Amino acid sequence: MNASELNRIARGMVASGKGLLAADESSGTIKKRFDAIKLDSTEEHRRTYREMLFTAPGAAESVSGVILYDETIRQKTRDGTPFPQYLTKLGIIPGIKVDLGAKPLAGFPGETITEGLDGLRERLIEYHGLGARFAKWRAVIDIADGIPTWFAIKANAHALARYAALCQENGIVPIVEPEVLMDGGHSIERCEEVTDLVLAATFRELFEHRVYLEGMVLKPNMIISGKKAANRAAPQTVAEATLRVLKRHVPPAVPGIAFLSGGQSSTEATLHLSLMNKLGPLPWALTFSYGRALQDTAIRAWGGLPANFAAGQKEFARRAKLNGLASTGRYAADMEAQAA
Ligand code: 5MM
Repeated sequence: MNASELNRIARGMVASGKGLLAADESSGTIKKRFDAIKLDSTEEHRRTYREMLFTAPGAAESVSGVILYDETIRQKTRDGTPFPQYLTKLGIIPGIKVDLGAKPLAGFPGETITEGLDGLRERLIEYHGLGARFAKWRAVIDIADGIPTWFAIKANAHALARYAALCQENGIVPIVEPEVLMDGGHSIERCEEVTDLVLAATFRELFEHRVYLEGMVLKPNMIISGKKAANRAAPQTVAEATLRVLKRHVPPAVPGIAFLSGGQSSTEATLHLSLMNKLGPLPWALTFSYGRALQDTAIRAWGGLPANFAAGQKEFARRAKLNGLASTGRYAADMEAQAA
C-alpha cells in the first residue's frame, strides 16, 4: 500500500467545488431508470446514456470522479476511447462499484448483507489495470419494526472494512457506503439513532481492520425523516442533525465525506449539502456522490432520443454545477431558475 498515493487520490475525489457522479447502476437498476422513459435497456442504450453524462460540456468543472459499473468500465465512447481513459484525460478519476449487491441475511428476516468479498482481490487488480483508482461498496440498513438488529449492523460494518482493507492493499481508495435507507415513515430522530449505531460500528471495524483513514472516503446518508413520515424535518434541521452525527463518529483524518442522495429530490439534496457547508468550518470536505439527484432531470431531458442528447448533457452539467456550488456552501435555491 502506498499511503501517500491513496491520500492524494482521496483528496482529489473531494477537491474543493467538486463531487462524485454515481453512475454505477447495476443492470436491474438502470432498467428501472430506462423503464421510466420507456427505453429498452440494451447495452448500446446504456453506453450512449453513460457517454451523454461523461462527455457533457462543462461537467468536469464540478465532477471529480465517476463511479462506474463492471459493464461500463469496459465500454468506450463512440469514437473508440475507453471510458476510464476518456475520464482520466478530462481530470475525472474513474471508480468502480465492486460489491455484488445486498442479499437476504440468513436468520434475520427483512435484513441484508452485502456480498462480493470472495475473489475481490483479483477483481481489484483487474479494475486497477482498467484505470480505476477508487471503488465503492454499499451496505444497506433498513429501518422498520424491530430492525435493524445490532447483528446486521455489525455484519455489514465488518464486510465494509474487509473490502476497504483489500482496496487499499491494491492501491485503490475505498468509498465506504453504509446507507441507512430513507424509505418508510420513520422520524428524523429514529434515523439519527440508527445512523449513530451504524457509523460507530463502521469506524470500529475500519480501525480493527487497520484501514488507513487518510486514504478513504465515507459515503453516508443524511440524517433525514423517512420519505413517508407525516411531518418531515426542515432542511436546516437535517443539516444540523447530519453534522452532529458525523462529528461524533468521523475522525478528521478522513479527507472527505461524499453523501448519497437516497431518494431525495434533486433540489432537496443540493440544498441540504449547501446548508451543511454553510455551517463550517468543518474537519473534512463535505460533498456529493449522488446517483439519482444528479441524473433524474438529465435522463428525463434526454428521454432516450438522439435529438435530445445535448439537452440531457446541459441538464446534467447544470445539476453538477449547482452541487459543486453546494459543496462550498454557495448554492441558493433561486439559482435553480438560471441556466447552466
Ligand atoms: C447509482 O446507484 C447506485 C447503484 O445502485 P444498484 O447497485 O442498486 O444498482 C447506488 O449504489 C448509488 O451509488 C448510491 O446509493 C447513491 O445513489 P443515490 O441515488 O442514492 O444518490
